[in-house]
Amino acid sequence: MLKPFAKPVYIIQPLLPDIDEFTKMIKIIWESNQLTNNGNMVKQLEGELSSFLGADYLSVFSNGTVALQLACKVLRLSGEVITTPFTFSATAHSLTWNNIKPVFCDILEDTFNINPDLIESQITEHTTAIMPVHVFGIPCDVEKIEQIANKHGLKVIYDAAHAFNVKINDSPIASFGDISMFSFHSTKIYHTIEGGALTFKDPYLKERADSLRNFGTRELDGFYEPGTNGKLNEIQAAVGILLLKQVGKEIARRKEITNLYRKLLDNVSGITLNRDIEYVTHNYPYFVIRVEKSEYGLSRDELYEKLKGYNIISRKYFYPLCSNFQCYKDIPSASKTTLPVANKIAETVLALPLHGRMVDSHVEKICAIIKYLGGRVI
Ligand code: T4K
Repeated sequence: MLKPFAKPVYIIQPLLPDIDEFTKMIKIIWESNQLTNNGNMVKQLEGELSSFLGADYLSVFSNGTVALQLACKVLRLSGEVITTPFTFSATAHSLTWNNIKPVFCDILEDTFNINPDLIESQITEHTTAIMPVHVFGIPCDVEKIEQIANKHGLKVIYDAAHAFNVKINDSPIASFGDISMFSFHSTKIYHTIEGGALTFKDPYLKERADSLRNFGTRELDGFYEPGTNGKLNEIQAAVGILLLKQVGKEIARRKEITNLYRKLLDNVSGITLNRDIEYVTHNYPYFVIRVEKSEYGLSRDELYEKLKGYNIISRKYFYPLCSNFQCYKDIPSASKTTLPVANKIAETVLALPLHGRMVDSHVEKICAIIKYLGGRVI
């Protein structure tokens, strides 16, 4: 009989900067007396991040949700925007906060991303954009999405919250679409405690985003439009500068853990694993399995509860599906019959603990417990 972990094993444990290095940065900020409002740390972070992510232009924000809301404003979107239901609530909410109607499009079974072949049938005279999500860091079919957007004169905002440093054939993920949004929440592979960024190809879009995150002002000479307060502060920017030096190592360790999970859970019937895509540089933000009760013996929900009993805190990302939320379930595109794949995936996915501080023995024990619970001899 396997014993539970003595302490909870969470899905994630944040990456932390070296405390001495952080103290040095704090001293610099203290001496400058500049705590927020586009100080030196924020400027340095924006410069370093745009090179790191291969973005032409980049702005940082107080969080990814505000960044996404402002991306819609920057592109002056209205009417309807086609998006995926299989995502975190912030994707659809950012549209609703702009009085834009989210139109849910079903997803692909292998990547969990928006199914490009279904997008065109959702386009109406009110559609202004497509907002796909690179779910779990796996890139969307960017080529097909671009073709559709160009054909219909639509904007594309990628929710790249999970896709920090992902590349497609060596092209940075930030190089696709009109705008990409990256989340720097503490649960992400790279973070600024709370925070986010938008990347742009057009300098005018950055100029508007910078104004909108600062109440709509430019150079303090007037207010051009109603903005908000979406600024990142100097202390969080310092965390971001330091973590940029560590994120490569974090991704490398996550790759090792992912490969260990894959080796140990390979051939467990009823458990489906994602595989790397040959032409993609992956970043390993989550380790997600799919659980098929008829073959594994337990449903996803049963496995989730049993793992809790062993002090393994997994997460049902993304359940419930956005289209089934109380606030969206009555819109026509949210109907379960039009979203069969997304509904099925949301019922069967489970994200297991994955972060750079995990030790191999924890992964080995988690996999042994999963096999044991499914009735495998271990
Ligand atoms: N688009 C997508 C596709 C997203 O996934 C997200 C955010 C956004 C947009 C919006 O970006 P932000 O506005 O957040 O920048 C988390 C995060 O809050 C959220 O950022 C993230 N996606 C989402 C997928 O997950 P929860 O509610 O699952 O997190 P929580 O607090 O339960 O944390 C998970 C585990 O991590 C805990 O069990 C313990 C551990 N943890 C967490 C925190 C915050 C720590 O050990 N230390 C910590 O400080 O939402």
